[in-house]
Amino acid sequence: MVVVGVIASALGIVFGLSIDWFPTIASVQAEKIKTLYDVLVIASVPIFVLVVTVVIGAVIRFRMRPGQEDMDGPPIHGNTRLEVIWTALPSMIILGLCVYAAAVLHDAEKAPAASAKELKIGVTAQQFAWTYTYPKELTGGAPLKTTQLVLPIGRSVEFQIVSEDVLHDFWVPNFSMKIDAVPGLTTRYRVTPNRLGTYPVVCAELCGLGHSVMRSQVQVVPPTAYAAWLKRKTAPPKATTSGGTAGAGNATAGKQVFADNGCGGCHVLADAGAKGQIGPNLDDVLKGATAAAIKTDIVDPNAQIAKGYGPDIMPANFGQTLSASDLASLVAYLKEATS
Ligand code: HEC
Ligand SMILES: [Cu+2]
Repeated sequence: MVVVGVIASALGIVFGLSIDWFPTIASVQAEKIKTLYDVLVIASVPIFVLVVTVVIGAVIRFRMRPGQEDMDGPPIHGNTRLEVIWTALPSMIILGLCVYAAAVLHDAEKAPAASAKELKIGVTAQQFAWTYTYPKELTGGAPLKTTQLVLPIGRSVEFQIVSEDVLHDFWVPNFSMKIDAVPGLTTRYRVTPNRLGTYPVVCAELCGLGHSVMRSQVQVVPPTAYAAWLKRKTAPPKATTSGGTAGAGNATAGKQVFADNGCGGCHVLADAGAKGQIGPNLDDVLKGATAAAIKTDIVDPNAQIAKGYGPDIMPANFGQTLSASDLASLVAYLKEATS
């Protein structure tokens, strides 16, 4: 039984460690959590194997043989040494793992040494969209409200999460961190992104009909690219050159706005390859619509609810999160793509 148990444990540990339990790791915190997880696998596989081996071994060795139907095994009363061992050993293992897990948690929540250098970014959850607020300390001017989350690599970020309506949950699987967005409270967590790339932001709390499309993205970029992005976003809008009237919008830019704001998660739009099924098919319903009507549909979706659909499903804050020029471009694009 010992030989079988040792071999089975070794195989189980190798198997457990070879499984990719986590998506690509993109934060310092996620790395430590993965190590904790690996230690848990190493500690729990032999215990599982021990129990199963003893059970199977006992079933085979002490099974009932013909003629023993009415017999009973010898009565065994307390074995103090055994009882002490099987109480003390698991207690010590569990205590050790608890202390280790608490240390990892403490570490993940700890403020960085130079706490002044930490970014503090607001996250607003709303059925069914995410908005991010870069406060004036970061922009150097007015706070920036945007649907894009861009972070510099290697710098600690504290997210301050609020909800405008119901419970949501701010989860970035690649950062290994998540927390509920609770109406009336500000919840927080911090991460230090350590891998360049674009990762999904997911709502992890069932929040209504559009829950499955309540997604966004976080881009981890080099610090210089972050600074450039922030500067571009907060620069005062340039007067239109090339003779276009202000507010006319640019359909090519509008296609990007459509892609960046998750419209395709809910709507069909052939030109953008969008296949969302939560809202009306824009190819059908926008045929022949005027620019003014399309604009109202976007900034005030509850003004006129499309037939067969419920109110409060389409996010009502695009009027605030989209800049005037992005909105004009989006409208121009939708008009062009559906005409
Ligand atoms: C969470 C899902 C969701 C997202 C995201 C979403 N919409 Fe909608 N949209 C809806 C639903 C549902 C309706 C129908 C109810 C209504 O009219 O408010 C709708 C209605 C519309 C209409 C009116 C259609 C008609 O019948 O006249 C337009 C136009 C529109 N959306 C465009 C957009 C654009 C552009 C975006 C991205 C900026 C977007 N939507 C994002 C769900 C969504
Ligand atoms: Cu949600």
